[in-house]
Amino acid sequence: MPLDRYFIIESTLREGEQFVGAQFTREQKIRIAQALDEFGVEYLELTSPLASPASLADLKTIVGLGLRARILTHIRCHKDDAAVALETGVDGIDVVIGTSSQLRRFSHGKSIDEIIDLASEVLTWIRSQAPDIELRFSTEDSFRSEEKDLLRVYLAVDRLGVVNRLGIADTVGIATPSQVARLVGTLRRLTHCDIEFHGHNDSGCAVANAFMALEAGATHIDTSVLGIGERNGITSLGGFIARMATYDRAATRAKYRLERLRDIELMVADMVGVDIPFNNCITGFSAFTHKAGIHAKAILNAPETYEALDPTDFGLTRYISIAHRLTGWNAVKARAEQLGLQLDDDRVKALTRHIKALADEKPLALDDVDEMLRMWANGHHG
Ligand code: HCA
Ligand code: CU
Repeated sequence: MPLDRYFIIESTLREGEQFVGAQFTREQKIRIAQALDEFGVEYLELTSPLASPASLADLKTIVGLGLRARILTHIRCHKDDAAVALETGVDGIDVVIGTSSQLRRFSHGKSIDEIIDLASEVLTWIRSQAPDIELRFSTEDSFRSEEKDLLRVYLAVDRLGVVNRLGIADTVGIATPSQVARLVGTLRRLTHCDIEFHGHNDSGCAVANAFMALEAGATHIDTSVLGIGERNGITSLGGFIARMATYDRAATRAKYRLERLRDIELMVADMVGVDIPFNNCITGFSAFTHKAGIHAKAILNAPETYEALDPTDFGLTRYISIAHRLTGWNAVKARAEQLGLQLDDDRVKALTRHIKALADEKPLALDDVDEMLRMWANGHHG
């Protein structure tokens, strides 16, 4: 199935601001917005202007930058919030209200009927004030809400004919891919709107769930850089890009400036005081490092044998680790060639046996292997 018509709603400046380490200054928000815009995300979602005076001023500033990405803000289902949001000049408003019994009891205290009435009033009012604005309605905690409640709310909102998009949110990160597919598929069948998926990563499914949502017909996916957000966050931009690039490399390369990803992640990691995890998709330090001799041999012949992604698409390089007991002579030979050393295959094989025996005794570094390669090339050993 071609998945070429989807949009990224990059929420580092909204959900990402809810990460414990995040406290972006205006200047930082501008840098993040510009970098993501250059990367090519279609939307930037920013914190509600009601959150604080700086949130309001910063939102106006970002709107004023004239970026290619459309600027959205995220508000509660309140007319007063909507009025402030409208004044900022944003391209779109994301309205959210909780529908699970937990949120209805412990957060806003409303029944499903009251939610429908309120949503109808607020959404219709926003549309009357701003005929061209992009309007999204989402339920919070969609996957712990009763399906019959959810459908009543979404169908009522769809029938208003005033929203562009319906959002579903896996607020606590418990949805399974098949649950996501089912809910998206149902909304696809029963409503006329675009569909957005917002998924938290508490049980490690945020990227898989986002992909599943697209397969089931969703049009918009929420991400944040490194996945930062409440708790352990949401679908990460890089993880989602890795997912899409392995699925359709050409389309993903055409849509986004992939070589910018690493710098964007480094910038945000620095701003929020974290490191890029070693096993991060694409940019983790070992993401393109090959170790076992059998892998190394195949990688040297044809990298795609053991690489689903091409590091050069992301401005990165692969690395073959050779200073260990799992090494193989093809990799050692390739290193000799890299260093411009002359060793025939028999000597390389003998040296490889020597490296393996040594590595059984103590940890080796690449420098150690290089040193041995030079000595063996000069005939000092073997
Ligand atoms: C939250 C709300 C939200 C909203 C998602 C959305 C969630 O911060 O708790 O509007 O699509 O995860 O439910 O981020
Ligand atoms: Cu969220």
